[in-house]
Amino acid sequence: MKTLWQNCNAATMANGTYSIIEDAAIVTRDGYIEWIGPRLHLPPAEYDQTIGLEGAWVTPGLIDCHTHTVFGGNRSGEFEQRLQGVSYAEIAAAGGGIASTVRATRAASEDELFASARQRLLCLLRDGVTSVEIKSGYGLSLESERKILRVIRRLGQELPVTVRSTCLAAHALPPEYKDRADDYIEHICTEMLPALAGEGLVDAVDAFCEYLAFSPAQVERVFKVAQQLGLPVKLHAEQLSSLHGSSLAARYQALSADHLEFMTEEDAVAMAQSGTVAVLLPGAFYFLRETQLPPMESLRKHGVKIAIASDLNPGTSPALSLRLMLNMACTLFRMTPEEALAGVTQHAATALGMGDTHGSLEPGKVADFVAWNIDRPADLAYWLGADLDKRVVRNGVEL
Ligand code: DI6
Ligand code: FE
Repeated sequence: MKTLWQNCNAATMANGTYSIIEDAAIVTRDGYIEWIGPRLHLPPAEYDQTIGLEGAWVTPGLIDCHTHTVFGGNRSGEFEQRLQGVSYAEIAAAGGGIASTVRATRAASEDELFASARQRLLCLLRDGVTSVEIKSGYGLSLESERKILRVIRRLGQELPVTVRSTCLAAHALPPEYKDRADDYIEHICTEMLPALAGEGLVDAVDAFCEYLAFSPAQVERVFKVAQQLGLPVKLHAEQLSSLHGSSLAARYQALSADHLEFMTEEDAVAMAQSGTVAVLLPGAFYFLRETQLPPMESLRKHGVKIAIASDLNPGTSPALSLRLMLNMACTLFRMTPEEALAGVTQHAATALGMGDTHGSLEPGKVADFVAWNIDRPADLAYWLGADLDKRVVRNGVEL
């Protein structure tokens, strides 16, 4: 099917900049972009259909490159407790926090996890998301991590979205390994990762490198096994303290290092040299009322690609809108609307190893795009919330 899309302006996001084409025309064929440029330069051709976009601004489909969408239960009760002055440490000591989500996730059936995650994912899709990364990490046993990863695969099969799965077994210490972190890491390395990768459930491997989670040495053991299994790695790093996890990630050519509030300039240099994408998560920064800002000037100075994501999870970022993260990235982290939009398109695609096929409107890339009824591209970061009027096209077909 060869389609001509016209009567629009395009922010193509090529090379991570707006790269605007006014009065643009887009030719798609069999799910890919065949041609894009000024309508007046359109080469003569026959089309199966011509579609007018009513003066819309067209961007690449949005990509949420860091989510924990699949989990049981919710933690709004903890939200209320913290507003009454109860600390995270007190909540965790009383069995709350990640541990409570692990219990609820282990108790939920695969169908129950699918149903609740589907509802949350539909919220992201209504906001213009056409690709998403989803992590495991609330099972913390082979059986429960497998259950989550199977749900992640099923979400990509049953909904109009490209889904990448990430195994985050090294998210927290399960109760059966209390005070035995090294033994749990050994279990991940010798049992969980080989089995889950062998079942085709894993596209990348992640870990939580933090003083209250796993050390750089423990993370490196997981990275070595991921490397042996031919799987790319990512890392939750420098969220609450500086352990130089992002430099470790760079040494393993990680696709991304994520959070990064406490990263140093030397971490930024290492990430720039390895091409590791900095994924900033303003929802967690906001929800935790953090004060330590990620070092934007270091990231810009050293040319580190910056992505933005929702970090959708029940504890620190119950965020159901990627577009709201654009505003938070600008308002809280002082990114420009252009940087923020690149952060949920081209740079987000690169953070998922999809930079050659997704993330910008260029010939040869997948024809995932959104036609927004807005006045200018910055409107996507400007308007807080709501469901902006839009038309979503995925693989060249309007949803
Ligand atoms: N960093 C976070 O903010 C979340 N996980 C992580 O590695 C917290 C997840 C939770 O509180 O449920
Ligand atoms: Fe996260």
